[in-house]
Amino acid sequence: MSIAKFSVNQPKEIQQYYREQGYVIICKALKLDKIDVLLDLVEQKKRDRLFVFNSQDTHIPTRPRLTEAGFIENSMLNPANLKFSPRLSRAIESCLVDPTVAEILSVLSGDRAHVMIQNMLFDKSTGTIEHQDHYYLDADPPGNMVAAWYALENIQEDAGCFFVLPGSHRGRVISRANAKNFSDHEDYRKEIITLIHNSDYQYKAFPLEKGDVLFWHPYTIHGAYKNTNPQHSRKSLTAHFYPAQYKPLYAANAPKLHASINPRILMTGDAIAPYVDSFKTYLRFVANALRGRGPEMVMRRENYEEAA
Ligand SMILES: O=C(O)CCC(=O)C(=O)O
Ligand SMILES: [Fe+2]
Repeated sequence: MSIAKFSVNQPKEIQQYYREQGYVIICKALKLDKIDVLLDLVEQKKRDRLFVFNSQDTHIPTRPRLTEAGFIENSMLNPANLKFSPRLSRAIESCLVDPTVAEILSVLSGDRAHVMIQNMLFDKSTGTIEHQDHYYLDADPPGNMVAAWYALENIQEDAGCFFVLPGSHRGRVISRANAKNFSDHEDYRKEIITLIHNSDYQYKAFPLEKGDVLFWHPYTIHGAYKNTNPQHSRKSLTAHFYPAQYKPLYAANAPKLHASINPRILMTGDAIAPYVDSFKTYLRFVANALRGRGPEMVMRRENYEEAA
């Protein structure tokens, strides 16, 4: 199946495709050498005994556990905040807030500046359940967040590709029952599967090339397949942005912000927030180890039998 890709100098085509399909891919948006800097630093961290990160797929602080092929098992939540690993967090930030990414966000939202709410790093696919990001996070007014998926290597078909269900952003949107928590996550997960079964949405997988960036709408159903070839990593970043004129959904007030290395992209929290976050991650890691506490809200599809 062919994959439509656009270049940054096609704003009209990009807007139209995104409006119709709920996603759009920008070809070679990131320069390869800055990706290589990031990947080298990730390789170093795999052997660092003091390295602890927040796992995105299980929502607990964890140390890198490597697969037999040497890939980090868990995805990282907010790796750009890992201030105890300054070179790594800076290399990640440099890719996340790349000027081309900032430009495409503006093409899609019409706003000049954006706030990055969250970011993630994957060494391998964790196999992500089908979902609309809106349930977890969005802009206020909703539907205005834009998410981005960055291919950090040529992604193989059997590596557990990211997928979207094109056009699903124009269908039913499922919100969480309680603004304050995710207590209905299990109902939500099942409702999404039912929604897919009752619609004629198709799955479209993206074996993208290194440097490509895919942008998608907060109502677009997406996820990732499980890896079926342990020799293939799926090195990728994701980030979620909202236009700076808005605030995050469910937030009583606009949050404090600090500048990233790109003035067009702001990050949530004040300038010391990432340091506090890093410190808390270590504390929670130690506390969980002492209490023997496990994951709370699991995004891995292997934990749910009936996920496709
Ligand atoms: O890359 C993945 O496996 C899923 C990423 C995702 O769902 C997101 O960033 O919103
Ligand atoms: Fe998502």
